Amino acid sequence: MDHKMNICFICDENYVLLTKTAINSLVKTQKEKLRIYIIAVDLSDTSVAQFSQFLSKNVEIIILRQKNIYKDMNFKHPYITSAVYFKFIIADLLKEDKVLYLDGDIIATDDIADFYNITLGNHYAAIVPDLVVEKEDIETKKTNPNLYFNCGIMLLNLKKIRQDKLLVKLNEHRLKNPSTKYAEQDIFNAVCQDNVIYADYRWNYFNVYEWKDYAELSESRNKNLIHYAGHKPLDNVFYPLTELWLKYVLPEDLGIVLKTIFTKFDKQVQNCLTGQENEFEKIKQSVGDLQKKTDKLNNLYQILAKLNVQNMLLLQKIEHLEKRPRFVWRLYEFIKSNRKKKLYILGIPIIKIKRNIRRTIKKIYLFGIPIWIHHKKKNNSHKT
Ligand SMILES: [Mn+2]
Repeated sequence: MDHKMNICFICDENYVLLTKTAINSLVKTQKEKLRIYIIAVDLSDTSVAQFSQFLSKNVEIIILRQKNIYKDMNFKHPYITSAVYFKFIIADLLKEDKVLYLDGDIIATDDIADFYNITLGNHYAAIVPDLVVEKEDIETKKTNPNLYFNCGIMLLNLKKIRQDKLLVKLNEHRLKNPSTKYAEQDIFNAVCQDNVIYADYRWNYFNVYEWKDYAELSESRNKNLIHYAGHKPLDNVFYPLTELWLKYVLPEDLGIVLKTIFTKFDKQVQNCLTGQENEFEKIKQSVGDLQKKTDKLNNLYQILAKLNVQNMLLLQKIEHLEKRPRFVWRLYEFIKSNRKKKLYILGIPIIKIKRNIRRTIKKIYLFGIPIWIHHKKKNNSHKT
């Protein structure tokens, strides 16, 4: 009797860090033994080698190296890479009867055995509906938009998929519809929608669900598997549940992760001030509810402070942070197109130079890694 959970990831060079983080979250949260397959699409030796660190008596890692045969597929969606089409051939690559397929942009925060143990019977998969998909973009000829499911997390019945030669049907549909917006997902929906089990949202909880009320979600909003589907934590530190994802980033990756998210934030702020209107709107949106965001960033800071970081420079900065008070919001006002604009910046004040004769206020804010410098000159001509 085999008590292992079979897990499968597809990973190309763009997804190494995300996939490592996802695996780390599984290793940290699951009681069951894990057999993790990684379909490594055009992956370098260096990248492949990084996955061996997870090997233990409870974790098996099996790398299946593949050349990207789907390289030339067309996409309209910016986040989707052609490697997603390897989802079609999982049943051919793995000899298992059942596997839990996971995208790299997920983390497990709690036990997932109840999902894995769903009896699939004659169904192709257990999946979770997608609450945020833009319904007008779905390829709808054979799809019911209200039953549209997400393909980032699928408990797959590989035995049934092989028996019914589902790959042939998927490929036929792909060739007839070569440029669907949601790529492989539109095709899975069109071909399998009437033969899947719809599972609870806790097994594929999008981080952006935090932004809104959804009648479909239970009061408790359990999220055993969090999916950072369209809103990746690396893109914006304010996206929901980023602080949970950061908990599972490996220490070796933390330097680059923090640098990426904080540099992006810094750049957004700078673009605002140099007058790029839409950047301003974007950041205004992402700042949103100030109190909520402040609380969230304080959590984030707690996590950072606790992490054992190897990068000395980073460590010094985090130590420095520990001596500082909590994050504070600063309000900046500036004139753009003859209109007064307000901008909130989150940071920790580390230097405060008192007003000199010319009444120049200089403050330096430390926001994670980058140091944000803001000069503000006050017009004091009316004094004379
Ligand atoms: Mn995904």
